[in-house]
Amino acid sequence: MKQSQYLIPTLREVPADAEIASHKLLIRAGLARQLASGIYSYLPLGLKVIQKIQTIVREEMNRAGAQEVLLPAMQPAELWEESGRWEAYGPELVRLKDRHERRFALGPTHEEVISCLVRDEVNSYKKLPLNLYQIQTKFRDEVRPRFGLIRCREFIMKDAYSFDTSWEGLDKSFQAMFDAYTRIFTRIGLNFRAVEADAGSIGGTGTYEFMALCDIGEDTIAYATEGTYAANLEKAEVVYKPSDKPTGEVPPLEKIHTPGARTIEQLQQSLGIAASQIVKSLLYRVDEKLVMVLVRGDHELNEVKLKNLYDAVEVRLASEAEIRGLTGAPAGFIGPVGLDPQAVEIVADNYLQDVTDGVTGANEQDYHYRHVVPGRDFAVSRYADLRNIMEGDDCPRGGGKIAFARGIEVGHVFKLGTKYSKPLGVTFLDENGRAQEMVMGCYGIGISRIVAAVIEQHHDENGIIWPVSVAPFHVHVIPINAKLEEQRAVSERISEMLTAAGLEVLYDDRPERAGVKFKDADLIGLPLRITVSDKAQEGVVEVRVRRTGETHEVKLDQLVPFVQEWLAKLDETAIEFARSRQE
Ligand code: 9G3
Repeated sequence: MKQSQYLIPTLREVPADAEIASHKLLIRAGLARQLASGIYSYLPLGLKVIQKIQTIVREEMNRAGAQEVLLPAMQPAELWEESGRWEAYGPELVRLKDRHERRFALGPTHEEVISCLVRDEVNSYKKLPLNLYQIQTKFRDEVRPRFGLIRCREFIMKDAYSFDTSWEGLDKSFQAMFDAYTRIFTRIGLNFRAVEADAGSIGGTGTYEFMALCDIGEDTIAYATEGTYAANLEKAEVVYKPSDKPTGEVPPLEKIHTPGARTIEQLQQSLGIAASQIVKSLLYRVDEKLVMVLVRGDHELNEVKLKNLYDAVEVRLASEAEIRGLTGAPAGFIGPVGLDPQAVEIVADNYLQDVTDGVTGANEQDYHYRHVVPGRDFAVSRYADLRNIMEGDDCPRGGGKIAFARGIEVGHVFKLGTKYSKPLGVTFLDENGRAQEMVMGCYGIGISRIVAAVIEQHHDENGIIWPVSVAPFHVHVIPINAKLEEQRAVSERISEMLTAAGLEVLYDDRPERAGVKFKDADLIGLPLRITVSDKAQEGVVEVRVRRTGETHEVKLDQLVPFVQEWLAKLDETAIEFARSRQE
């Protein structure tokens, strides 16, 4: 491909709204352009990367026995009403009407559509198990699109749905997808980890997110320093081991004046105590119910654990008015002592049991209690694991200590069970002719997001460093001086030779200075650069490895095997790199 005719609008300037490296490089290297907030055009180079990723995904999905389909993006509202999700989702669901005023959604995901298809077309156990997938544009009206291709309103997803006759069958389908995902992300060259995630209202065991590890990731991953345990922050269980510190006689409850001390830090400073001695009291609305949740001052409440404890649809912090209505005090001075157990339930994190001489709000502005003893001074209806895990905590599966990493979610595998097959009536006839609900799984990969994740993990200060498996071209051929006939002729011959050997070549035939072309080459980040200089007259060119910066002088008659060997070696390196971080 001749670069002079190819659309790669590289930029020296960094886009103003780009906060992270991958977003900046995506634009600067001419891979994509934003049309509207969170809506992008893919330019030729960006589309090539996406197609490489799609090919890997298709190969591994087909190998796992899944069949490709393509479902409509435009989906009738009635179908979403059947699953109950037309009402459950708010403005994130993109809604529109046709010319007859019929209501539609632009698909944010396809559980409803696939369920409808399988309900109508598959009726017997003989046709099961079945796994259908597609690669398609999805629409979600995100509150805050950002980070380039990471949080978009229009994005490309591979979504797959499995249908089984039993939970044991689902376990098998799920494992096949888990293994396929592991192969896909390894082949792409991502440093990733499969982490346990919260299944939410879907329930069941074994929901995993595949996280590409990088510091700018939006999710926190808790992983064991020894062993394989890894979980999302919201999911990671905290084991409770009671403190073995002896507790002496605690003086009676005492009200103290704490003017303006609303926060844990302010209380710590004004009273000279440790945060672990403070009882943090948070008032929540859990569906209709008011619940006071207590965690130690040095701990963070985990709202997902609270939601799961009550099997609630919604949890949210109580409003200032609700707080005053119950306690008579403003936020910052509330606490469990003296509250009416009819009006509010009091639950506490397990570790609150270690607070033996604590401080808590007195339900009066500018006052707290000290010498507070849970059980003595107030009743707790339930102790449970309600806090976020912290670095240094014990691994819940016995593998050393917990450490944190950040990640970008690039894949997600779910066991759905009958969550959709029940309301949508997706049934099959079993061997005895009885109708039973199909047991479903769903499996997603963020195709466009992977482009961002790969760039995030594979770049340096000069630009992108593509892993061979997803590089838009393998080799960049650059004559130092394209005006010289000799250099042009050799460059063209090299391009032809490499192309004939099955490699993809970008030939920079532009009449630019060498420095400009080298800068663009580093920015675009093809794995190998071949520089054609005066030495071409002697039959020698220079091969430069983008990842390491090393250069090799190579004779023209050795060039094709040399390039092939290096590409194979680099691909292996990318895969090894991803694997080594998974242990
Ligand atoms: C919606 C909107 C946003 C959504 C959903 C529905 C996320 C929604 C979860 C999934 C689950 C799986 C298939 C591939 C694997 C993941 N955001 N989810 O269901 F209406 Cl507006 O999409 N889907």
